Amino acid sequence: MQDLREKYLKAVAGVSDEAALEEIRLAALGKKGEISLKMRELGKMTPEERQTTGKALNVLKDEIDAALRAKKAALADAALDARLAEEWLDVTLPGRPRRQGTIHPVSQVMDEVTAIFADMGFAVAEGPQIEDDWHNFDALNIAPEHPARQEHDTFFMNRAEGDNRPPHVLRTHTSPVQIRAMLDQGAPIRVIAPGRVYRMDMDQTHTPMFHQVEGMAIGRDISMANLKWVLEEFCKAFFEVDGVELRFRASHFPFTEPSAEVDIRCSWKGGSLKIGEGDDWMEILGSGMMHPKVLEAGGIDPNEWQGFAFGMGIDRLAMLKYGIPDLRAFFESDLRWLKHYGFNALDLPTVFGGLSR
Ligand code: 2NL
Repeated sequence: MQDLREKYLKAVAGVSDEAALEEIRLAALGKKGEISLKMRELGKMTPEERQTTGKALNVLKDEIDAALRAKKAALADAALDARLAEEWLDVTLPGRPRRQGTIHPVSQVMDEVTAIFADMGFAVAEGPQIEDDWHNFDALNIAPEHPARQEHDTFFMNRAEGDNRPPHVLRTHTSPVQIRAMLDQGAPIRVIAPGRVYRMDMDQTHTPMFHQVEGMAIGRDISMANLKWVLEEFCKAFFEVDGVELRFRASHFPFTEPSAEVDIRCSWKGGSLKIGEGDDWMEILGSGMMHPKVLEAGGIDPNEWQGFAFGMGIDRLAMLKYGIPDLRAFFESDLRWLKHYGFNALDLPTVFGGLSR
């Protein structure tokens, strides 16, 4: 009995993994284990022998069992300690930098403009960037001999010999979108048409692709007074000043009659622009009353309906609002310039929009 005790307690003490420990448990206490076999022999003993041996065996069994459990717990502890030592994590390390882009200033301004007009009940209309010459020119009362229709002012699509489809162009304004909206929806209607437009123009202040927002409102008695209010509200919201002053200058567009160019009071003192004060005027958009022929082209009876329309270039507005004096910031996606003016799209990685390195 004493030999058994020493044998198993020593074995348990010397073990260093759970599998070996389980082997010892089976060898001692398993169904065919040494202690279990000895228990079975109790039946052949005299009652006195059975009592003393049985008691001793039970004590031994409990002792080995306790040793096994203690060792098992110790092994688990050691394993955990080893893992903790191995798999530590330095929670004070800085996070991994993530690239975070920002919206392009032109897209941002398009969104702002759209939101302001949406608040005044204008829906957004969209249309194709490749237009037929009817939607881009004829429907807008632009005569066949108008200079804008010259090959060197507008991008015409190539047509194969014998292709009888009407000429197609890269749209030179978003007006054709409004023609389509009129034909689709009829009057009354209130829409804006933001998007890319294309003209063969390329110098310090012009790029062949630029962005426009046009808008129109057609109703039974919509007037220039409504135009004036809408544009004033727009300017207040867009330039974030309460006191804007607009100046309507007589002008001419083929698609509006009468037509007006709109200037906003501003000051350019010290090279920085202030809206709503000062002695300077800055042209910000063109506008007018829908020409009857344009209403007709849009399937709307000019004897029953009238409305205003306006159009503005977005790129220059974005540059004014965000103080970007140079087209290079937009053109060729020149990141050095965008970054210089505080738009760090595709800039060095930033961490969670805050820290940067
Ligand atoms: C400018 C001038 C303007 C319009 C655009 C328009 C559209 C339709 C009918 C009548 Cl469908 N007019 N658009 C009207 C006046 C001016 O744009 O300087 N844009 C940058």
